[in-house]
Amino acid sequence: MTAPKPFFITTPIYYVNDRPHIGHAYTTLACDVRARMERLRGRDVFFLTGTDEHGQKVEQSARARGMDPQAFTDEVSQSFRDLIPLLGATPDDFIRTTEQRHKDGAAVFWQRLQDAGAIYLDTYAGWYAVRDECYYQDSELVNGKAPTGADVVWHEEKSYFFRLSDYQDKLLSFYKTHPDCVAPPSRLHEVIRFVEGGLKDLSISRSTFSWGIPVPNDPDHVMYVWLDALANYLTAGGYPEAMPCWPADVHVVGKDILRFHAVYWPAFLMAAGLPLPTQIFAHGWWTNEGQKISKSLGNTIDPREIIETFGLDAVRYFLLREVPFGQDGDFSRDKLRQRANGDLANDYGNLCQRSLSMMAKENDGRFVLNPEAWGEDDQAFLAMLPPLTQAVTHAVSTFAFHTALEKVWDVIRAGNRYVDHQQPWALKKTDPVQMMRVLSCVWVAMRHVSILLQPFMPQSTAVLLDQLGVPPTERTLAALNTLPTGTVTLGTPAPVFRRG
Ligand code: ME8
Repeated sequence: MTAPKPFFITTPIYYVNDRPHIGHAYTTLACDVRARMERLRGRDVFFLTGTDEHGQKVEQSARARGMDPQAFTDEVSQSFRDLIPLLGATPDDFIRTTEQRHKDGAAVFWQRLQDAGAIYLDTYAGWYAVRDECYYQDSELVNGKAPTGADVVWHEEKSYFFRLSDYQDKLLSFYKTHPDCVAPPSRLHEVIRFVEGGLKDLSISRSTFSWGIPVPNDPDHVMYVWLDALANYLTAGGYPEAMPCWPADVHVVGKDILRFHAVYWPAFLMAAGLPLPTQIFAHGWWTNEGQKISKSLGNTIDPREIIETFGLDAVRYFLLREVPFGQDGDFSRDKLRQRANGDLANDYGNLCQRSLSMMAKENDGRFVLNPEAWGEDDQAFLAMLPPLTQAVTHAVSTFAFHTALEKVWDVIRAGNRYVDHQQPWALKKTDPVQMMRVLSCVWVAMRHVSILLQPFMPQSTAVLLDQLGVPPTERTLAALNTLPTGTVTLGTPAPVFRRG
């Protein structure tokens, strides 16, 4: 039997014209949670991220800093790489488009498109927005600017074109037969409307600057940065050699770059005769206290600073809990603080700390679970757990992170109500055996939710699971199907979530 294909998930590769900010961190974190959950389910995962280093925008940024583009991209790419451990993210590969493996693979990809008759040479005349690295038609301009607000300049140059217009019907029938290929559904409708509006052939080379991958057999041209960049998903997977992970299960992107991923990319792949990704998921846009995050407004949010202030897991939790993935959201420190104090410290932290500190005092923190002794109230509370596993894994696999966390918090809050009702501190004096019955039920619930929360909050759950005495090898989803037998030895209880 052949092993199932690894689950292949990607972030966009980020432009190196700018330092990483909270928006980049968001996409990477979302992919990380999904990747960790797939691993927890026992699946092999290939989680890819990286940097997009060619193009006019990067060349201009390098020049503005008085630097050679390669030295400039080396420096900024490193700042994206440095962010990964800080975010607790676990990518399996980090690709840079200036790496040889990518340049070679991208050149082969171009050649395949050319061999398939999908490329021709002509002259391009039209508007180009360097900030978006995107061409716009006259009809798309709003008050002389790109619809994104970026400045446009008139361009006339010899250019290679991709026969995008040939793919209108093929794309529309693909969307129809694969209704999950673009998510959320509102984004699919947006893409369909765009394609139904007609597709023009796409200029895919530039000759007015040189910071790019040379077009095979025509060194006067470099590849259009989006063709170069999109090819990273193949070249990181081994292209043109065997690609055991392809097709990608999901490309996670911000809504700003949906068109490139859901229209151009499938068309390129169709032309090259390659399988298409299973899904493109477009998430929403973060604003900062109500304002668009931008360098010119000077209001970018540095993930380092936020993590230092609130702690990594509070930031991970907040970003994925506060706003349904797919919708726009507003970043506010107050809201982050409220979530950290309320959901984490008061609800989850409190449930764990108050019960663990009582348990640790009994019998040197050792106990044996005794399900025979559980009564109706206990069973009713614990009955919430098996459906929770199902609900959380389903929600994460559809990127409904906030729903997954809401469901977990339903159980955490029920756990606190159960403790309030059972009053183990009162039982301590009258009936210590009954007290341990109650606390051991809480232990079962804490173990369950902490295992499920690992993808979201890897640091805190690792500490809590140590305190709960759950061995690292027994922190998988499969382990949730059975209760531990034998003696459980608790670690030393200590508060895990700080209040700010
Ligand atoms: O577009 N809110 O790179 P990029 C949410 N190189 N997400 C945000 C965000 C915000 N305010 N700001 C940025 C590129 N992002 C290309 C991609 S892929 C083949 C090439 C995230 O550095 C979001 O994922 O401009 C968005 O799509 C991405 O960063 C854009 O990163």
